[in-house]
Amino acid sequence: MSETNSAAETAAPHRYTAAMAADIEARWQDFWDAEGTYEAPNPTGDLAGDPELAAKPKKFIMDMFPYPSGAGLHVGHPLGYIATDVYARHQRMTGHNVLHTLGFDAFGLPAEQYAVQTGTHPRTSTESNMENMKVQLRRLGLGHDNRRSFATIEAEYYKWTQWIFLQIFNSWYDTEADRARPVAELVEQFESGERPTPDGREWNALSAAERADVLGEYRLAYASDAPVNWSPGLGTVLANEEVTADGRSERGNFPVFKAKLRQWNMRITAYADRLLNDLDGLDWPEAIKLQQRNWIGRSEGARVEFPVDTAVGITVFTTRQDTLFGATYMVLAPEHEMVERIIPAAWPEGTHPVWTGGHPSPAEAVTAYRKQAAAKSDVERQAEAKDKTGVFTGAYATNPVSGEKVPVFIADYVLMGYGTGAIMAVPAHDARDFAFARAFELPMRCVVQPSDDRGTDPSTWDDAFSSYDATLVNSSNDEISLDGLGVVEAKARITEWLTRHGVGEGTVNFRLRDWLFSRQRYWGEPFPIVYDEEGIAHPLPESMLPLELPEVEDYSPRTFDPEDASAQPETPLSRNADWVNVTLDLGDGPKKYRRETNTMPNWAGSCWYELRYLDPNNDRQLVDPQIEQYWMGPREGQPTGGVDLYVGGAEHAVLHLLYARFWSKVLHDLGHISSAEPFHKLYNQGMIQAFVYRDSRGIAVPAAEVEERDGAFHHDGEKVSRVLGKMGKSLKNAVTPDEICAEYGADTLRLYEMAMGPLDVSRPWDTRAVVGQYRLLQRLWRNVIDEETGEVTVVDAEPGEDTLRALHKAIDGVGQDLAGMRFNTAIAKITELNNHLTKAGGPLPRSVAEPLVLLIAPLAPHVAEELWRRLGHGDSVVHQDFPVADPAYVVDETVTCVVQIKGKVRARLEISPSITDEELEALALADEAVVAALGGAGIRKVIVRAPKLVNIVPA
Ligand code: ANZ
Repeated sequence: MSETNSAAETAAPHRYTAAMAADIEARWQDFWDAEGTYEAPNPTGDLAGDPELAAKPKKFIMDMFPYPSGAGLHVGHPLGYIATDVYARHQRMTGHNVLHTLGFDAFGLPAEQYAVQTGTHPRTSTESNMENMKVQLRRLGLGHDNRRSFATIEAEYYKWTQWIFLQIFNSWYDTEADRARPVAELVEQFESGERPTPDGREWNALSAAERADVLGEYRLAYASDAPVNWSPGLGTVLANEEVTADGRSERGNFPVFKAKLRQWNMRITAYADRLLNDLDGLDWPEAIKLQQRNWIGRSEGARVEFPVDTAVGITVFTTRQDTLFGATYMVLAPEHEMVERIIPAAWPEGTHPVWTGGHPSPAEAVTAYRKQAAAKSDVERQAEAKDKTGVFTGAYATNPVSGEKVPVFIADYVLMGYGTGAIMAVPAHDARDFAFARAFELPMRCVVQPSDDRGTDPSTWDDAFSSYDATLVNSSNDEISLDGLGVVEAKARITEWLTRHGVGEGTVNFRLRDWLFSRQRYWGEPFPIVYDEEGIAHPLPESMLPLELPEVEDYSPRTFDPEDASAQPETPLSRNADWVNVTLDLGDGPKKYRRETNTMPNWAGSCWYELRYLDPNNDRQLVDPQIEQYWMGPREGQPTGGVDLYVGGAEHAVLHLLYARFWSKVLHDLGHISSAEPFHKLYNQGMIQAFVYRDSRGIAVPAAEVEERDGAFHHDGEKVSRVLGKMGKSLKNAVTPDEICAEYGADTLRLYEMAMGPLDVSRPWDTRAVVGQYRLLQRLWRNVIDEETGEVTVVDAEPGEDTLRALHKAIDGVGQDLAGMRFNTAIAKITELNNHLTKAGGPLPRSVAEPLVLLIAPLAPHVAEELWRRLGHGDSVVHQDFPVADPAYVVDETVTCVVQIKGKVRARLEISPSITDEELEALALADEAVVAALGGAGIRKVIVRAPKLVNIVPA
């Protein structure tokens, strides 16, 4: 028990205590549920008949929805939920129709792993976790429209996830129109001959399988045999994004191999430019925009073809075509298919022994090197610091501008998946090429004049000279000279030359890859796809949705020896033959089909959930267009529409946000929604951190049992160390909201979390500091209620001038702070006002007590409801108008300052009594009359006596 509940305090029978808070909070939570206080009307429902409501601006406020974990919530989790709740409450009180609710992102690996361990169905454990979290969340007094909540595992929800998959499957990207269109329209183009088939035959002459292959090249969702990240230890493939920098699975930390497997992909690359450009119109933290830009990775450069004697030319992608005269060798990715075609039978006469790696022939060298490269991840291969490895192919190509023969290598620092998988190496000006050239004793040529004093002989340099801000040298042939040009101009000039000679062209390259969309998992959305006997994929008709997850005996994907790259994945769904093999009538009579047995990745359910909140029970349409337009449509300042505020952790900078943006754009292109972006404003809250205490063995000890003595920390008689870290069960420092609610009440917890610091900054939890906010509520209570009798003490008297000033300054400041999400400073201002009132003593005038209650209502809604009711109001505080400050009381009192020049008064300034000397001096010197009186004369001296006098002595 805390000291706050000591006998002395409970002596006053009507004091605000934890017990009273518990009573108040439970009562008002029941009231809100019964009244539907937070239900937001839709434009087709109540809103249509209610002109007053229809005139209100809307606000759609969202949190990144939680995964229902078995561990439940600790106090760090609800930080963002409380913040959006406070914000939403303030928006309601300032005349907005607010939509705020919270669902659950409930498919995912933990439930499946738990099922594998315990034999509990993932649905059972997930649902019980959700029930537990709902109780915890309800205890916090979050004003959610519960009618709109759902979990992604509900068949009524994932029916539409599957439906969206079908829309994407049935679409292609028309690059001319720059939007997605139905595949049916593409088929029309092939049928009419408007668009030729790849081999020029008539569309009708193609077999069904050939047509499916052609269309597969266009579809926005397509199956392919591309190399994927296969983790035998996990038994599943992973998206690039789920693989760590050292080439292991983010979950489970297993090795990941590149394997060719038939998998579903989403052609997100078709949207690369739009995903990039539309970032400009979004109100997102710059850091997140930057991460998305880097992820998409747009590079402007050129493709350049280098002729090879033995075969067709090698095309490289370069962003520095201006340095072409300095390209002294080439590198292909080891897997590049050109390698076989260019290697000669034997090493050319006089080949440098370092180039051959000691292998007797190019073929043997290539085989050995490929094996070595395959064992590394892309990230490992790209690491800047690592020693450069590679081997000569025995072939030479020709530099198209210098005419020089340049050797062609294979090396793992060149990746197959980027650009053309081949580079021209310019060792003098690229760090990786420099390191490689040094290792293999390759020639270097300086073609960009170094701006330092290193000179133009690269053999004497310590590193490459790479700069965009420099001029070209050593770069001319009979037809073209780049010498003396800047990089930008040289790039333009050489690109034009290459294009004219048919050996290259300007091009744009993206780092973004298509999104691998298959998982070998049980606990996910089944694909609405079946295969016929020829193996052609067919979409299920809408009438067959939802395709429900079947029951299986065994939920686990088959896992293998983590190091066994040759293992083949086996999906849990494939074990249920009755479900897999079906006879269906897809419009041409009953036929036998085999279902797709992969499931969708965890990201699918969160790609469109904002839309479901709008129209949660719609079983005819994804979302009613009128409703979507109302809550999410484009409007002034929000050119692409979207949710008005989306709050969540910065760890979702790329994946979730990029995928959701992609789905929005497809749905927008196909005419299903008016918004082209899901989230207009994004805000990242900070983390609540906690102290971790460790004993001498480095083992975490329960934080709650640690005592502080003489500036040191002790546990069980032993000294322990303290560092700031994450909060969680494993670190034995988790504090649950339930504990804090029991000890102080939810309003105190809410205030404490909001008062800890600016919302976007991480902050350490300190249970001992929570009581400060509890005291604030006790003083607030005492200012309105007599602790002995329980009577309301307010009187109908006029407040004094200084109280009016304190009140209106608080109203003004708190209103602005809440609208700007500066909840900590809002609380500071309320505290200041409350202290002022406490100090003033005597009963509060009603005209002060009521706005005081309204000010704190968004932050501490339960106690505000209670006081509002006790002040004699019959309706909820939730929909009251937020107080408006009277400007007459907001401006500071001013004093008059005289400004003298040579002792003569030249100006009078109305200024704040608290102005500093520096501010006052600046103000005086900027005054028009003072400037005029000085007439351009210099100033020798300024004497400032803030706030009354400034004396200027001219030079
Ligand atoms: C010649 C050159 C000279 C280059 C120079 C750079 C500096 P970004 O900006 O990331 O697009 N490159 C191209 N394809 C590659 C691949 N598959 N694997 C590894 N590296 C590849 O990078 C483009 C640059 O990365 C290209 O421009 C190419 O090197 C290299 F002074 O070409 B550059």
